[in-house]
Amino acid sequence: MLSKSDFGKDFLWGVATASYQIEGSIDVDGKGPSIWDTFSHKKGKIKNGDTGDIACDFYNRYEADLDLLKAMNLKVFRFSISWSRIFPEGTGNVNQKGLDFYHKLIDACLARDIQPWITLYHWDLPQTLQDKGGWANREIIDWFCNYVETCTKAFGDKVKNWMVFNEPAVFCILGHVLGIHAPGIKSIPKFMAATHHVCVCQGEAGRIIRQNVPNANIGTTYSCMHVEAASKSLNDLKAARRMNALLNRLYIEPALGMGYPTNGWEALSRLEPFIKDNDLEKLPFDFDFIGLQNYTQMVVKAAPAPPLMWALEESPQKRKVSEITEMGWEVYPEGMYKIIKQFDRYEKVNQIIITENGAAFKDTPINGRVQDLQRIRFFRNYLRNVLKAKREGVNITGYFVWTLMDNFEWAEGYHPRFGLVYIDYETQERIIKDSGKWFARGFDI
Ligand code: IFM
Repeated sequence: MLSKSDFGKDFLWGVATASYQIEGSIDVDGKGPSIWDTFSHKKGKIKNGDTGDIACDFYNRYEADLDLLKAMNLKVFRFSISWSRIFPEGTGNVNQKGLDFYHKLIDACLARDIQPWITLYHWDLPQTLQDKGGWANREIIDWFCNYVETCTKAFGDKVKNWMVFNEPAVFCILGHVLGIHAPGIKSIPKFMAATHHVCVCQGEAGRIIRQNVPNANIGTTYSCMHVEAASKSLNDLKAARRMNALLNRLYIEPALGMGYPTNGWEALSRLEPFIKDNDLEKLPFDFDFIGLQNYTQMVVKAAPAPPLMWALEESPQKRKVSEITEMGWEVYPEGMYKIIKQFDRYEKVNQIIITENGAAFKDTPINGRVQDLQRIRFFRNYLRNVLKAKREGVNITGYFVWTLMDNFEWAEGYHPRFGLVYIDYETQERIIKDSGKWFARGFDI
């Protein structure tokens, strides 16, 4: 048996979402285009030609969607602000209607006794800023600080919980090296530049939030996964060490005052040309909490490519693992425990929140019901591993499900369904899945 109460009465339960994945209404009330609006409309970039144009129509339906959250007895709503709703051109004139939308959303949360948790950046950079080079242009430090300043001043009296970034490794690697996410770039120098600017912004944004929001609870989130070498050979072990530096260490260690993890991946010396006077002092910030977002593990083998990394993932299919999600990810609950312990080993990480965890499985509504037992089993097993780490003394204070409702899963389009709530995209009808009811009950039957 597992029950919510095992985690203690103050433990926070919630859901996480992101603006582009749910809001739709991409060109109303003065919103400017973002890199995801542009990218999703390019031929061949997104499965089935899907776009976020309508998504879950959350922009118009947020009140009813927050009622669903309430019905599932979840107390935290983590959402991101769409930068180009606030600044249609990235900088310059503020769009009052954009601010109004988030004020209404925040007020609707508070009216329901739901805590709003804001992520400042969940990947939807204003297109006008990308046209000037985006994250690879050093000016982004000023653009981002200006945006953070505006949001914290606008919402800081109502919202106390803030996260700077969602998964910097993902938007830097998939967007600037692999080219499979917006802005679709494949360039190591641009990746290095973007990474350094993101790390400076991470520290600077933390300081702006601290200054503008009294009693703020400040964090940032990292995608992370246990990395295992495919064998005990020295080459595979070294490959795993490099991959671990890229996936799990690169964005947090500068924030903790440890600098870049070049001892794990030598190629990070390529960041040096982008590091300017006094930058190194700007990297650290004392985050109140670190958000971990874990779904799977990665098994890594030394390989003749790609250059600099010389390592490849051994796919779950090839390893013949027992369970794989619709994303092709191995279900590996023990990985949650291992990665929590890995991050807890950092002396300066004082508090951990699982800011995302969840799974996409095939869901079929039958007579108005979605019996997603596989997802319930997934949550139960991952949560057991969260609890194990907590009982061993790790200061874990919350768990947010990815995600409230099925939504636009980036390059995968609408096919993978991660939600606690099923969406019929034709009618926008919502159905709370059995997993959502499981959370509402406080777990086992
Ligand atoms: O949908 C994403 C989310 O935007 C960031 N974290 C992982 C989720 C599932 O892929």
